[in-house]
Amino acid sequence: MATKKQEQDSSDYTAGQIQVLKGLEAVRKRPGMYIGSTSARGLHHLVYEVVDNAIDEAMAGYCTEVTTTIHKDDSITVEDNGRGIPVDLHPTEKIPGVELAMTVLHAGGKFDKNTYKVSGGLHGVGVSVVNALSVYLEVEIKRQGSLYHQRYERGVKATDLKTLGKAKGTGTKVTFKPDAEIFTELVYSYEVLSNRLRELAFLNKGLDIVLVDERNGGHHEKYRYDGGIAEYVTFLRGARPAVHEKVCYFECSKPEAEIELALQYDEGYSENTHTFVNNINTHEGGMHLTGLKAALTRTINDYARRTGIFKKDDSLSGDDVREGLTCVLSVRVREPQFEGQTKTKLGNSEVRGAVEAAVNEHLAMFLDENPKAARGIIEKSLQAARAREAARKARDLARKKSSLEGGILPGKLADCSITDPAMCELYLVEGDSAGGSAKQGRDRGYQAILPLRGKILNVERARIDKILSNEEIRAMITAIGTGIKEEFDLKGARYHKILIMTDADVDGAHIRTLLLTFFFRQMPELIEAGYIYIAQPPLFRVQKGKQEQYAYTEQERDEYVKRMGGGADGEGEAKGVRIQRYKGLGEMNPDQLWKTTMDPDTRTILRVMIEDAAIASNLFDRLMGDEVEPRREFIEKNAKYVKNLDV
Ligand code: 28F
Repeated sequence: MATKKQEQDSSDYTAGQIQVLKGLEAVRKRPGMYIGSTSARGLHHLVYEVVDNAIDEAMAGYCTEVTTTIHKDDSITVEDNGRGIPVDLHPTEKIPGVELAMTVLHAGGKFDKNTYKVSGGLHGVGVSVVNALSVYLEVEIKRQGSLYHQRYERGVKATDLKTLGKAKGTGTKVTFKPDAEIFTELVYSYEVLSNRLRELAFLNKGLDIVLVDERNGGHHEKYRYDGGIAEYVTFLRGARPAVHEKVCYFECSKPEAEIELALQYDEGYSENTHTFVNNINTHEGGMHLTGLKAALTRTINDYARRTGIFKKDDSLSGDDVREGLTCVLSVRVREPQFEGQTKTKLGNSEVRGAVEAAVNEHLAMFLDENPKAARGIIEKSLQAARAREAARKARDLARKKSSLEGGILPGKLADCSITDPAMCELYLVEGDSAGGSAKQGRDRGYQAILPLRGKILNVERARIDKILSNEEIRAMITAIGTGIKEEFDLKGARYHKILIMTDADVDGAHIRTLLLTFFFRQMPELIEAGYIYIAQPPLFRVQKGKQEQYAYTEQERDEYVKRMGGGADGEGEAKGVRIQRYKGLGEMNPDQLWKTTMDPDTRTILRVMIEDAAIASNLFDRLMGDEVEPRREFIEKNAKYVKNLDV
C-alpha cells in the first residue's frame, strides 16, 4: 500500500506547483538568460533585484530606508520599512501573496499601473529568480502587527508561511545565499555594491540607503541625498572648477514620462552625461538622450543669438555646447522599451519630444534667470567652437603633411606584415630601448611596435587642438587608423588588439594611466569594442643553475624560490637561488621579452573594460585632472592597496 509520502510524490501536484517547478528549472538551467551571467556581474545582479523591489516600495511612497548587509559567509540581507509584502491568500492560487512573489516567475510584476518598476538586473526579472539561484532564501514580513516568516531552498518552499509573533512597524526583510552550484564567483565586492547603492540614493532623493559589511568589522556607509541628481552632478563634477555655481535643475511630469534633469558646466574639456530610465543606467542612451542633446544645442544657440553674444554667423555644434558639461537625466517611463547590445538604450520615440520640450522650456528659463551663468556657458561653448575650428585647421594641415586617418604612417612605427586587422596587434611600448627589444623579439607577421618616448600629454587637462598638436598622440592616432572624436570610425582600426606595455615602476604606471585617459576620453569606442589591453611583464626572474622561472607576482616568486629549494619567504640566496627584480622592460633581452610578455601562448594580458563610465570618469578626473587635493586624497585612501611600488 503506497505510504503517505509516496502518494504525495506520485503526482498530485497542483497546476500552480507544476508552473513553479517549471519556472525554477528554467532559471537554474539557463541563469544567464535571467541575470546576464553567473560571474561576478550576475552575483551582484541578485542584490540589485531585491534592492529594486525595496526601491519600488520607496518610489510608491511607503518606504524611507533600505539597508543591505553583506554577511561573513557572503550571504546578503536586504531590509526595508515599507508596507511588507502581502501575506493574505491569493484568491485563485490559494497561497500567500509573498509565496507567489517568491516562487512564481515574473509574479512580482508591477505593483500597480501608476508606479514604475525599477530594475538593476536585466530589467526586473523578479525576486523569484534570486530565490531559484539561492541555496536558501528567507523572508520576514512585518505587517498588520504580526511578524511572518517563510524559508525556501533553491526556490522551492521549505516551510509554510508562519506567524512568529507580534511586530512593531512594517517592512520586508529578505536574506539569501547564492548557490555555489550556479555561480563561479561567490564573493561580493563592497565597492561594486556601494557604487550602485550610492547611485540609487542620488536617483531617489531623500531615501536612506545603508550598506553594511560584516566581513569587515561591520564597516558601513549611509547614502542619502536630499538634493538628488543635483547633488549627483556636484559629486560627478568633483574638483573641476564650476563655470557657474548654481546647478541647473528641474523636474516635470508629462503624459509620456516624468523628467528630471540636473546640469552644470566646469572648466574641463570632457563631457559627462549620464542618463537613466526607471533608475536603470541607460549606457547606450536612446530617445531621452536624443531629445536632451537637441534641446541643449537649440536653446543655447537661441539664447546666444537673442542676447547678441554671437557675432554674425556664429553657431555652436552639439559637441561645443557639451564641452565641460556634467549632466544627469533621469526619466520614469511606464512601459519602457529597452534596445541595444546590453538592453540599455531607450526605444520609446514619444519620450524624445517630451524631453526636448521640457529641456527647451526649463533651460531657457534658467539662462534667462541666471544671465551670469548663461554668459559663462556661452563663453565656454564659444571657446570650444574656436578650438574645434583650430583643431580642424591643424588636422587639415596635418592631413597634407602626414594624414591622421591612414595614409603615411609615423616613422617610428614598426608595422606588421599581415594586413587583416583582426589578426594584428599594436604594442605601445614605453621608451626606445624597450621599443628596440620589442621590435626584435616580436612576431613581425602580426605584431606592430610603436615606441612612445617619455610621458605623453595629459589629455585630461588638454583641449582637442592641443591634443592633436602633440607628436606622440598624433603618431598613435595615425597608427591606430580610426581617427578620433566625431571622425572616429571603428572600421578604420588597423589592429584589433592595442596593448599598453610599460615598465612596472611608477613612471610606467603614470604612462599607462595617461594612455588609458587618452583612450577613455578620445576613443572610448575602442575600449567598448574590447580592443585595449594591458601587457603584463614579469616582475621577477628566479634562477638556479639551468632552471629559470618568471614570476608576475611576489607570491609566484616565493613559490618558485621554494620549489628551487629556497626558504619560504622568498629568501633563497643560501641555496644558490638567484632572484632578479625587473625594474624596466629594457632589462629583458628580445627573446625574454617575447617569451614572457608578447608570446600569445605564454603571455598574460588584461583586457580594459569600462564597468561604470561615471565612476571611471570621476576616477580619471581625480587622478589626472587639474586639482591636486582629490589626487592626494585618492592616493592616501588607496596607497595601502598598491603592490610592487618602487620609490
Ligand atoms: C527587501 C526587499 O521586496 N519590499 C517589498 C512590497 C510591498 C508590497 C508588494 C512588495 C502584490 C502582489 C505584487 C504591500 N502592500 N524589499 C521588498 N515591499 N510587494 S516587495 O506588493 C506586491 C504586489 O505582487 C505591497 C500593498 N501593496 C503592495
